[in-house]
Amino acid sequence: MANYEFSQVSGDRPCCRLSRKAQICLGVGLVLLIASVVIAVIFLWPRAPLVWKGNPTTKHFPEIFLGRCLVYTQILRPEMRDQDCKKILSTFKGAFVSKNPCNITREDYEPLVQLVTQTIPCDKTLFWSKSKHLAHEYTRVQGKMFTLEDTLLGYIADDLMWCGDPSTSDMNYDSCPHWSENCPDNPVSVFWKVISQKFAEAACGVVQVMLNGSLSEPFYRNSTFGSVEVFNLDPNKVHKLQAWVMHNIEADSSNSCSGSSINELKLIVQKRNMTFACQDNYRPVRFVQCVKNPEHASCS
Ligand code: DN4
Repeated sequence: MANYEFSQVSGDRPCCRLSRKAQICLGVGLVLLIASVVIAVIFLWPRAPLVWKGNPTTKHFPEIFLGRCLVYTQILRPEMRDQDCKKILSTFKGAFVSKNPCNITREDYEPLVQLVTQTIPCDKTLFWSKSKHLAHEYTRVQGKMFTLEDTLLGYIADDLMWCGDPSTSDMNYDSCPHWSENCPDNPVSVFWKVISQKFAEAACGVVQVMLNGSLSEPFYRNSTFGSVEVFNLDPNKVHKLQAWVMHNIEADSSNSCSGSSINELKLIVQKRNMTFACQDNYRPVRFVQCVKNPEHASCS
């Protein structure tokens, strides 16, 4: 008797049928492959930097930074010639690059302030508020006093703008947050707060502050001087704060030292166990103003 066996039609042979287990493995593998492609696209796709209302990072920032650092350490203060400007730049950038510019912390700048140390002699610290230009003209001529911008970090950063962006390790040359843009913890504000605090903590002896007597409030509590520097003077090292209240030479001169704004400063200083003294139109600074107004009655 013939022995008929049913044969399988081609394409439906047992050798090619995937087991249930293999099908599951293949499916899971496919899902994982698609997921990793999606994740790679999300993370590696170039993203546009965040947009802000303030000026962008100063053009040629790294070159200006390095140039100023070299001028300061090699020419102006050769006693600091061993400072490594390239390392200072990379440490500075490490504080804010690749980060959201509204989330910068004081700790971010800690490596920088640990790297750059500078000793200011006692009696030679000059703070200022709303009188930057005159204070700098004065220390330049006087030669021995230091504003913050006469120290290495202040000198390098003076009038520069900078910020980073989470999408890139470069600086943001399109826009940066303005310090009043509901973003107080931006790289520039935090930097000035940190180095203003260190500058004040290090001051010793008699310290000076130049204030603007042509304003109704020469002492302003919310300024960096009024909120950071004055509260970080160390009463164990600073025995006196001397205020020079300078009036615009063209304006009528009033006696600001006896006004309520300066009195507020006096009370803060005395409460912190330091002596306070105040002088309207300190003569040596008035002489600097007189260079541009030699005919003024107060200059003869
Ligand atoms: P100020 O004359 O009111 O301000 C001085 C400069 O700092 C101006 O260009 C301000 O910008 C700017 N500034 C003030 N507050 C901030 C902030 N939170 N974030 C970013 N920039 C700000 O005087 P002050 O009393 O506020 O600051 C002067 C004192 O602090 C000095 O004794 C310095 O040692 C130190 N400091 C220096 C600088 C700097 O050289 C900056 C901050 C602090 P704007 O109001 O013109 O827009 O630039």
